[in-house]
Amino acid sequence: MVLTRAIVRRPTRNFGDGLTSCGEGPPDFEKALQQHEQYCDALRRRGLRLTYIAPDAAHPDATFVEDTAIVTGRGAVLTRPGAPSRGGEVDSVAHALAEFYGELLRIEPPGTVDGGDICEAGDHFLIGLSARTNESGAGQLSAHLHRLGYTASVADIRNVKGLLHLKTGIAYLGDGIWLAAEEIAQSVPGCSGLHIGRLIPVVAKESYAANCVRVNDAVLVPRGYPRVLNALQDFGLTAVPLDMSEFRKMDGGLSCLSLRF
Ligand code: CIR
Repeated sequence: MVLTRAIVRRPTRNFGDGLTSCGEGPPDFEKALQQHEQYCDALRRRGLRLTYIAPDAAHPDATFVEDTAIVTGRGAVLTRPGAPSRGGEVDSVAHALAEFYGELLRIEPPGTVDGGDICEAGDHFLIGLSARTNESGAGQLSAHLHRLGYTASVADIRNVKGLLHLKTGIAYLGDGIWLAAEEIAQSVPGCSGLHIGRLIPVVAKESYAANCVRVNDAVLVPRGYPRVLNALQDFGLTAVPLDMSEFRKMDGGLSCLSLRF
C-alpha cells in the first residue's frame, strides 16, 4: 500500500522517565530530539505528510505512538496498551486519527494490545502475544481485522527472552521479504510459515536492526548494523540508515516512532 501520512510525537524532556530494561543509561534529550527530527525528515522524503501530536510530558513514553493504534488501509483500531503507565496516551492519538478515519475501533478491557506487537504483511496481520498484548486483546483485534477484510494469526513470543514486542524481532518489508532474528522465525509458533517467503536473517549482534520499516520505495533501518544494511541492499532495497541510539536506550524500535498509513 502506498503510504501518504504519518502521525508522530516529539519526545519530552522527561522522556528518560519512561519504561526501559535496556541498561544503557539515560537518553540525551537534545540528541533524541535531533534523531526524531531526522526520522521525520526521512518520512517526508519518502512522500509522507506528517501530523505532529502535542508532546505529552505526563506520559514519558508517548513519543512511541505506534503502540497506541493499528492503522490500516481500511480502518483503524485504538489499542489498550499493556503497560498501565501508557493508557493515557491513546486519547490524543484518537483525536488525531479521527481526521483520517470515519470510525475508530477499540480494544476493550480486559484486552491489552501494543501496536509494536502487530506486524502487517499485505492483507495478513501477525499478532504477537507478549507481556503487553494478551489473549483477549489479540482476539478482539483479530475480530476487528476480519471485519475489515483482513486475515490474522497469532505468534506467541512470551517465552522469547529479550523481546519486548513482536516487531522488536521481525519486520515485513513487502514483496514477500521478511527480516527476522533467526531464532524467532524458526521457533515462534505462528512464524514458521515465514520460511515460505524470502527471509533476511538477523544475527544476535545486530538484533536491534530487526525492527525496520518499509516506507514506499525505501526501508528505514537503524544506523550501525552493517550486515542488515548489506542484506537489504543485496535484496535490491533502498536502505535509509537512521540514528536511533537515544530511543534504543528506552527500548524503542524504529517503527514505534510513527503511525504510517
Ligand atoms: C515501553 O516500554 O513501552 C517504551 N519504553 C518503548 C516502547 C517501544 N515500542 C515499540 O517498539 N513499538
